[in-house]
Amino acid sequence: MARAEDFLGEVLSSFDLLAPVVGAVRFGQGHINDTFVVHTQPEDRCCRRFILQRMSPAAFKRPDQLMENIIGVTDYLGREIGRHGGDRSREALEVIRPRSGAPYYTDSQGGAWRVYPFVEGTVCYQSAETPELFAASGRAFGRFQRLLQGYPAATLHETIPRFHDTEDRLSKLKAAVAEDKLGRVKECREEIDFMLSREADCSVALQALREGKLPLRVTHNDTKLNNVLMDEKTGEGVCIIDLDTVMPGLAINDFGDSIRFGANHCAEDERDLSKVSLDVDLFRVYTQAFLEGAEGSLTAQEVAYLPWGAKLMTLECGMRFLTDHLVGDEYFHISREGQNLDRCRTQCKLVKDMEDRWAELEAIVAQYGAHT
Ligand code: ADP
Ligand code: GN1
Ligand code: MG
Repeated sequence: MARAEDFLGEVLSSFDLLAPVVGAVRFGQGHINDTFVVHTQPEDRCCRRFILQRMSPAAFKRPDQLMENIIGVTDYLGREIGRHGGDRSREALEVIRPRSGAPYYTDSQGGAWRVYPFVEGTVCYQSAETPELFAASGRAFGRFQRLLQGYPAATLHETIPRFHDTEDRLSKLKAAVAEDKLGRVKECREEIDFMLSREADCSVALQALREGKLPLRVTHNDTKLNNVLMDEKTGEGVCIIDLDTVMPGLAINDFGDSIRFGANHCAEDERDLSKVSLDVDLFRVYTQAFLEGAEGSLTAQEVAYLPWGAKLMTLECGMRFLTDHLVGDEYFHISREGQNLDRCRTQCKLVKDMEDRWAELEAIVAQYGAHT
């Protein structure tokens, strides 16, 4: 795929941003899309900013379906937020269409691009700097799920098939190990064995879904802390972003992915594993806040399975990083050799910590679940 930078002129001229564009630079720390912040300069006002993204062709095979989902979900959220007296322009993303009126722009080499207004007055955090901040993200993701409770799930396309199908993720890892196309298996034997020895775990949530113990809901599916924009003054969650994977899914996975990323004090690619550990206090803080935001919309079974959401999202993400390392870093952006293996190792360490402290995690969800 050609460098995104090479298309900026062509792409920007296809959108009417109501004022001359004065700059566009790479922005943020997402692993998937190519994201730029675009500055425009109206004559009579200060500069305005927009987010311009090339959707990842490795991740998203059908940008048309993806954008249909996003437009449907953002319109719905906008109406719900308005009904609850919120500020639609800050609290829900809004798709800005290209001049053609299509939902996104397709460049001369088939790359798919979209534009959103930049949500001003917000901060995007890469780690939970304070427990209050982490709690605010939990309330925001819990609320997001509640607001989408009435969304017609059957109209959503599956933008990444089997996205949180942990059994399938393990099969893909096994296939990558069998092929070993870059000869990297020998350096990751320990991590591979770690995953393989947890094969039975991979079925726990899926089995509960098959048995009707856990319901399918409209979920976000990528609830990292850096996918919620926080108010720069109050520290409250303002806007949930990165809606590419909003699809029918499990509430416990939305909870779990936030824990995976946020309930610790290390970077996802930390190489010094002595710095990597699960912070059970942060787990507690997030559990309380997520359930508060969800306002009683979760069933007792869902609450009981929340620790499984945390463990499975961490295990699965570790497998995905490992698989990508073995096949040559085709999916997750890397900025150095071995980064996906480092990311896998932090996930293994966090899974281990969750296993070691399982009884505490269960006690926490039982405590807060009893009040919902
Ligand atoms: P990726 O799928 O690659 O993670 P995201 O949609 O999460 O892409 O965007 C990457 C980053 O860009 C976010 O983490 C955030 O910092 C920033 N960002 C995205 N959309 C907006 C927005 N509308 N306003 C402000 N910042 C945004
Ligand atoms: C990706 O898009 P981003 O950077 O918010 C990935 C998630 C992973 C995460 C790991 C569409 O999230 O599933 O958990 O990286 N998103 C997609 O950091 O694959
Ligand atoms: Mg993101």
